[in-house]
Amino acid sequence: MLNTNLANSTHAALVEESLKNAYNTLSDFANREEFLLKIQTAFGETFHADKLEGLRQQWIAGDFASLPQIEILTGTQLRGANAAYAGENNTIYFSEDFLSQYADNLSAINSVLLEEIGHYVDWQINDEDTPGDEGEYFSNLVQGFELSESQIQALQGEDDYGVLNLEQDWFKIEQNNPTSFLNLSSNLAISSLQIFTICLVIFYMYQ
Ligand SMILES: [Ca+2]
Ligand SMILES: [Ca+2]
Repeated sequence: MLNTNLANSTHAALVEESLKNAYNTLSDFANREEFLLKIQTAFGETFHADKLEGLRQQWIAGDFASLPQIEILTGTQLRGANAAYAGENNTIYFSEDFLSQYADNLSAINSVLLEEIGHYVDWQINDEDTPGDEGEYFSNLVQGFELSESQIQALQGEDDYGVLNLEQDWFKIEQNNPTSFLNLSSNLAISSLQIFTICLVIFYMYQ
């Protein structure tokens, strides 16, 4: 559920739209045969199976009441992170700077939301944090995005911890920051460059 007290209507609408997409993605994912295999890939194999099954049944039934509440903060409050998840109070925080910047790119917002939901899943089913950025790995898996071996290694080695200070309270968070987010974009940029180079080579071969 989105706490709309803190949000302007444009940002709130973006998060609501993205939430609807996330519900569809999670329901679809929960119904898939490879559900368990993908969960094990992202979160290891020592999780509480009963807790996972509880989540799976909720998602299949279209019941998302237990998902974290969502709040929108300023970029400064989030210290430049795009979004973050705090397990202690089961809350996802979105940066309004990030929402403004990606207002025309809902799929980017969806990916980040699913990443933070991944951190929530880890918090629910595992006693200890899965090493690396399991949230981002989860986000890619549920959306059916293929990752290269080097991208998987980078995610598993990523330290996504931060702290969030809100009205005297300190929360340990797992965050999506612009650097990790932009990594995916820069990979795309490299791919475009590679395609360009290949085209150039083909062009000269047939001269
Ligand atoms: Ca975690
Ligand atoms: Ca982790």
